[in-house]
Amino acid sequence: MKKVITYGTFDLLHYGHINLLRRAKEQGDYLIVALSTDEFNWNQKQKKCYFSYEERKMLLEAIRYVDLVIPEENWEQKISDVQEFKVDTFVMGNDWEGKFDFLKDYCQVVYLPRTPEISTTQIKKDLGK
Ligand code: C2G
Repeated sequence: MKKVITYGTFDLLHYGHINLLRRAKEQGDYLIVALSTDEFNWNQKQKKCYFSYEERKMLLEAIRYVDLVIPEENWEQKISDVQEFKVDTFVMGNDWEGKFDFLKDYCQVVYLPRTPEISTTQIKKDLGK
């Protein structure tokens, strides 16, 4: 079984996220999503989520491409995650191009083109938040 992992906040889940998750799953047979916790978002990513971790987790678990959701609690857990879950491929959108190349010592690293016209920030702006 070829295992894939990706990381993110996935707040206000939208079709750009789904495009990413669909293509990530195409890289293997089993997709793990490491979902940023509320604390990690607030303290390390300066992101205030609209939906809580539990709500975001429930949404992701309802997606056919997603096989397992685990918490992302810090920037440093990726190598141990790849080793613990025996991951073959790490996938991220190409806004992170090159940022995780250190993982190439442990697994394949794939950056996929983002869906350009949509973002959680844009949704909030459009809704006047
Ligand atoms: N994404 C995308 N197209 C968009 C928006 C997002 O392909 N229009 C991708 C991002 O590139 C990322 C994933 O969807 O791979 C999740 O996006 P975010 O929730 O914004 O993730 P981010 O805050 O970048 O967190 O340790 C890594 C971080 O947790 C990544």
